[in-house]
Amino acid sequence: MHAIAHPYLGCGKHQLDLTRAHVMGILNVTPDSFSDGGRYTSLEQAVLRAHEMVAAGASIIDVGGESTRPGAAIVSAQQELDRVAPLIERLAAECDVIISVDTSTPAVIRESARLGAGLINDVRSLQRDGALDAAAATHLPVCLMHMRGEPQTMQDAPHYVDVAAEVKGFLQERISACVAAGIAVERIILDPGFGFAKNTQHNYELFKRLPELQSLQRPLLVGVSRKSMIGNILQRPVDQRLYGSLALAVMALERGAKILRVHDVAATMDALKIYNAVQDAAKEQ
Ligand code: YH5
Repeated sequence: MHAIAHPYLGCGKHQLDLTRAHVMGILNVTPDSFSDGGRYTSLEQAVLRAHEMVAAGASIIDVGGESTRPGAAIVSAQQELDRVAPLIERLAAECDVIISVDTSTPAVIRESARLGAGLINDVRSLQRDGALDAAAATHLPVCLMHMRGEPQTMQDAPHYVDVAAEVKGFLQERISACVAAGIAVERIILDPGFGFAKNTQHNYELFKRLPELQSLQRPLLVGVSRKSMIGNILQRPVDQRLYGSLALAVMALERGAKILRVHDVAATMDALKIYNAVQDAAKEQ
């Protein structure tokens, strides 16, 4: 086995060890993600939830202020910033964890980095006007995710001839755009974008063929937790998709995923530890 060229990914003041897999905990700060709707309580609840996920073993907390659900309202940059900025500031001060910001908005990218975010996670792959330059200026790693169109309409009859090849081609093009904008290739993370402009059949074929994306030679992030691709197979509502999510989490690791974006950090960490025990046992032979 040869040594890995860049085993650590610099994420602001933190480092992410790419020789092993990590769990990214999802922290939504959209109004629909809290029952009370009150600002102070929402912030405190979110901070508590983040501490809980860090204690459970999350290496990254993904803070998102824009709902990408079909039918969700479009938010202004200011609204998005009002939601995520106070939380990023608190987490940067209180938590020893990488803070990821789930945003496509240049102003949010810049301000989040200033407040202590360590990773830019963009479901639109930095395609919004000014997003590439904003991300480049932060010198932070970026996660580029595959999607077609906009969340509001992306599930209207998505079509692919070869889903894995088309996702790979898109990600390759976005890597080139990032590099041209001054983002070092070593700072790029790739994500096939499960559930984004893909039907269940597309999602499973893409998942099965995840190893093909490894030829892009960048760490892979997989987000399948509680998604419809699980609900559609099991015929279960979103609050009963944990076992299905764990099954896919382990299979994603087996197919080379380095970051698992999940709601259920403690359960996924157990699965990851068991996966690692098997991997480490094999190395001793
Ligand atoms: C992702 O995959 N996803 S937001 C529907 C669900 C459950 C979860 C109906 N941001 C991703 O999490 N960023 C989102 O059940 C993401 N990769 C990256 N990098 C959608 C979401 C969800 C949607």
